[in-house]
Amino acid sequence: MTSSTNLPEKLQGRILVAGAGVSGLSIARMLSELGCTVVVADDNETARHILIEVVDVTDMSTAQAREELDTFSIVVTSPGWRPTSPLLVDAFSQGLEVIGDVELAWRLDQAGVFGDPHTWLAVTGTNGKTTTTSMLASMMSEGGFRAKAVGNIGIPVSEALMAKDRVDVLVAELSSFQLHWAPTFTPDAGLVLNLAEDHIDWHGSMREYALAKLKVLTGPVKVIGADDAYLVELVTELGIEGLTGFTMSEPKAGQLGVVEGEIVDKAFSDALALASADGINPAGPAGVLDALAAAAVARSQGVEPEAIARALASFEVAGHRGQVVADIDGVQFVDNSKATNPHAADSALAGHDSVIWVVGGQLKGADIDPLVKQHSARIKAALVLGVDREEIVSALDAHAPHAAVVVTDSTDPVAAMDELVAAAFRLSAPGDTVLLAPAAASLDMFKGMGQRGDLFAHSILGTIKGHTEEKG
Ligand code: UMA
Repeated sequence: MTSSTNLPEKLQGRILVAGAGVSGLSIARMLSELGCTVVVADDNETARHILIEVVDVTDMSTAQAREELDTFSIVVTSPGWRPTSPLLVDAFSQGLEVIGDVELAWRLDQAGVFGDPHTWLAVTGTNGKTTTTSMLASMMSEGGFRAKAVGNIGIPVSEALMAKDRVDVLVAELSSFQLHWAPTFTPDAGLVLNLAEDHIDWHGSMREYALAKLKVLTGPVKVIGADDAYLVELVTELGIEGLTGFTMSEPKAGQLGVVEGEIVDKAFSDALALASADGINPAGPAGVLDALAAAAVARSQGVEPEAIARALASFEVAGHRGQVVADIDGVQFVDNSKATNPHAADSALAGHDSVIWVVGGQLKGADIDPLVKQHSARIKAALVLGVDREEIVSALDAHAPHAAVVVTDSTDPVAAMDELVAAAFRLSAPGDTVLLAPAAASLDMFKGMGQRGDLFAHSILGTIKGHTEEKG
């Protein structure tokens, strides 16, 4: 049930929505359904036209919107827009408030536009967000709540709020961009999994990126990865209090951790065993950390141990996060296309001894050197693609000179992947793992990390089929 009579004052005027992409569309649709006056601005005319075909709002170029800024009461920006975009710079200088999609949805929810305000559980961090968000949503559902995973995971928050079937708990995976544009957002529980260099080109520095992520630690429950030294140092420096930690070690009071193979809660109970730490999907330390983090937030909302154990027992990891695509002649082919930064590639590489590493794409300002240095001994060969390939080759030359290096200059996604997969078959021997863990974003060549992983798998399976037919 929605009620436009509760609209906050600023949203009763003319609202400028910056961006006609995925977020812009869902923002415009929600505001329009609530009876607001909406104008959508985008540099790309085609994107605008696609949007106005499905939502009945006005559109204009960003140049025109800049001319008319004094007619708007607020700007709602899409997350990808940098604070330095000329339209947003002009809006700031005219004292116009600029907020993002999450802040907008949260303000509307707090105002009672969607009935009783929802419970917001916000999940962020550099890696493991999607898995943790899904685990937490399962735990909440098992615990008897009407919960849904939303946000960067693929379902815009606004869509979940406007849906006919109401959920009560929003488990929101939030990016640093969305949090940057969420100045007063205060979730009921906020979780920062870890912090490593990512999106430095957008935020300007590691510190700014980290500070955006820490915006989830503003509500009554604040959970952090206690094994992440940088994160712990930063929250200490900022004097953030009342934290719950999660750790792979034995937990102290106020933490969840692992004791003799069990996940144990010493934060919301007095040393209560919740579930086995063995057999969690995804396998390995990263999966256990995600489970600990999700369990901490679930416990903060009163979910019982049995419900947490049930959720973990039935949990399946989503696509492109370490699945074995093929296992042939003693060589495993693993798709971890989701490793879009060095930190994620670090845990992907750590699980294998002898790796033919498919790497490259957009490094987004991150330094690849420490990653190559750290894993030098396990890199048997590196198959390099994408716009920042020169930086990666230099790091390999410096830190893994023994590794065979194959570089593709092709920018065609299918041709490039086929070329590298052919090299992988040539170079691999029994015991090796051919690992797609690019340490970089995909958008220079692919529609997204999903397509990158799909093409990797497609090329491998096609090659295997070709070999089988030849033999047959
Ligand atoms: N535009 C301009 N001028 C500008 C900048 C952009 O006109 O200066 C226009 C573009 O022409 C385009 C639109 O704005 O039409 C794009 O807006 P956007 O970049 O915010 O992208 P959306 O399509 O709205 O998608 C966004 C997220 N994109 C980013 O954060 C960059 C999507 O995450 C998200 O799935 C979607 O909202 C729904 O929530 C993508 C992503 O890369 C997949 N996310 C990052 C990540 O996962 O690492 C955080």
